[in-house]
Amino acid sequence: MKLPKIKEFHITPIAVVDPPLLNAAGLHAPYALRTVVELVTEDNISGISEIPGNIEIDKALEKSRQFIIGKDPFQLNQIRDILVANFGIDKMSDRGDAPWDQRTLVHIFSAIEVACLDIIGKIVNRPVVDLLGGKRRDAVPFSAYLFYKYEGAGGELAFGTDPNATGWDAARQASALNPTEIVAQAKAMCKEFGFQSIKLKGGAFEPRQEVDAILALHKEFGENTPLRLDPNALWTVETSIKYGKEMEGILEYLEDPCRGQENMATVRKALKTPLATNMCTTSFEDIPRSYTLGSEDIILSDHHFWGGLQDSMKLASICETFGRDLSMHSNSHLGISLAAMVHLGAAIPNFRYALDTHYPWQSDEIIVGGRMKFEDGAVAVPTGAGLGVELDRVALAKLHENYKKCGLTKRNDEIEMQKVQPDWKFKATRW
Ligand code: GKR
Ligand code: MG
Repeated sequence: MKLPKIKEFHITPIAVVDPPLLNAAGLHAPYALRTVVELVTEDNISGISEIPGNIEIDKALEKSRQFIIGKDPFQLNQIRDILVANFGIDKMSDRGDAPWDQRTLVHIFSAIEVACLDIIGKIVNRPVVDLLGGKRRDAVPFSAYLFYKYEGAGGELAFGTDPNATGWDAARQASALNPTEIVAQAKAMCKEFGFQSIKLKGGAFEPRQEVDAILALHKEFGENTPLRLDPNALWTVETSIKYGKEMEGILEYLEDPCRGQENMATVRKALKTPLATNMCTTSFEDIPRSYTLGSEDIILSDHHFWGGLQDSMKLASICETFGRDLSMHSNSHLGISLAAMVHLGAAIPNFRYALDTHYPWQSDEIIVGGRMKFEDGAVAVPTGAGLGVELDRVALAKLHENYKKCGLTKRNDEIEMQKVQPDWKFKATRW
């Protein structure tokens, strides 16, 4: 039998239109960066994946090419061992203080692993979810993900808007700088996508206004719509306890109110509300301390920085063992990432909380057939072989041109914010 061998490894950085969203680190640039990886076997079977764009990670991906060409995509253990032998492993401190994860190797492994699983799925003619043990649900529920934002569509329009836009397309461009505008955003997003739970990205304004926005959402949507608030670790322990108590009975979980496992554990002991994280327990090395301290109830996994889909399944088992729930974190992304998230979301056993997605904020797409559909807030698990999505090469080339034109090479929300408020500085703890 002829074994499959990887003969090509393509790395394409792209820039995706992104509106001026506010968060703890500042402001989103007019384009969000992603990198698309495509591996092709000697038999011309193509496997794809998408990770956050960052020129340093792209350079490391380039370096990894020499170790991947000629490998059998089924030999994922061997591929991982070779990458670790040549690059080592990320230091925990490499994650950084920003809301998003800045490690390199976890992203590289994830990019290669997902593309290999896509190839394997195509070879055995089964969807990726079957390679993760099979599906436990046919559709995967997502949560609305609200952002404070300036008026603006992003991309070439930047802070300008398209006067012909209607529905969610128009609402996505509107400003949301106070609780009333946040409620309007929530109504438009839930109407379009059918989401049944709502997350508000906090850390943009002082806690009083963000808590008021949660109270306003609760008033508008009622008891049956679970709410979450994520200040991205900007609050002190005292602030987290004070406002956490005020929101008790209203939030289904409070996400990363403060920084570090120890502080999170102190807050957790003072509140009845569960805590979730994508910032303090972000790798397998963090798990023992998370368990000893009791720093969170829910780990928001993200296959892009938990080392891929198989490692995310390993995380699901660890969470089951140690009494943690598992849900999913996201950054600005397109359909290849969404498809991978849906395959994983369909496979995990401990699914209690709808997953995060930034997808409604993006209007571009690089998969054949265009934007993926949500029904009642959920995405149906793709049934085709592999990830079940194919690259639209024309759309990919267009977004690669955007990348070359836009001049951005890595995410820096502080610089974007300083274009609006010159004295603005990121602070790891603000309130
Ligand atoms: O896109 O601004 C953003 C978010 O703040 C993102 O970078 C975070 O990583 O969504 C994320 C989170 O839940 O912390
Ligand atoms: Mg978060």
